[in-house]
Amino acid sequence: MHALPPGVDPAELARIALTVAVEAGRLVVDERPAGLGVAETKSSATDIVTVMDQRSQDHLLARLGELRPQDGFAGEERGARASESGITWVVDPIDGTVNYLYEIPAYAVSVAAVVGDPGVDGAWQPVAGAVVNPVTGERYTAWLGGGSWRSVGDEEPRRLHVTETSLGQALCGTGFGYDADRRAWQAAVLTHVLPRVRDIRRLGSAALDLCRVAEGSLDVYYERGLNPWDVAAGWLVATEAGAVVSDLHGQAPRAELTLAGAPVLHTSLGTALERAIEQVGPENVR
Ligand code: LIP
Repeated sequence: MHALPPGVDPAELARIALTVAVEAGRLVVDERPAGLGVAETKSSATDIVTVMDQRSQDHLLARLGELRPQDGFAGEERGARASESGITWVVDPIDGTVNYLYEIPAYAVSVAAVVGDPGVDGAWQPVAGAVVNPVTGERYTAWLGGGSWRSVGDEEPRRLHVTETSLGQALCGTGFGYDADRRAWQAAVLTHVLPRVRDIRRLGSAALDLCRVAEGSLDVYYERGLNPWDVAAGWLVATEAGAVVSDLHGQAPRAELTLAGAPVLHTSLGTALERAIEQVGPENVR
């Protein structure tokens, strides 16, 4: 557990996270250009960035700089700032970029305030966050010790709680990377998991997957290859709703694996994943 800097109110940070995430969400919906295309690719030809990813992050950087000028900033796209306050904002300006490009309404702006160094696995943790789906109006917020909350439109926020169930009855979320060799390995692991659970859902946004675990519209979720900006806010929304969120060894989530679910189910899926990975063998990392 990393200590909160003196005088920092996580509830206030959550309010700021929600405010700027809603603003950025409106931007990416209202100002989406006709004929939106791929502005550039990153790790592979399918790892895309649109002009709106960058515009959303530019907005978040500017607004968080206004509201919390001493805080650091780290985002998926270009733009970073060192922290002078002990708080760093970790943002995904559009989580589910491929869904955004294809106009599939399953993408979100994810904004989290973290303590520690988000560039080092296990050396940071979220203390407040918000995940906003700007198409459906779903707004998720959480802050350390304050619980997880969901609202849609003007409705009163509802407190979230995870669901315990058996692995065989569990609706399991997962996702796949942008690298072909990784996807082949993920598919091989999935062949061992799929028969063990109720069914699989691949929504395309880790932030929304983690929020769905918090609200019980997914029972459990796992994915390899996620970045801090994909998980930072959803991690806290899930844990404040009673989920365990970890890697495969009970430590903080990291690129090797993010695994989230109610305590008993988290353990059951973790055991099944360990066995699956033993049978499939190590990933072919080039
Ligand atoms: C996405 C993740 C998702 C994963 C996708 C992609 P992005 O993040 O949220 O869980 O399966 O491949 O990485 O790239 O849309 O910000």
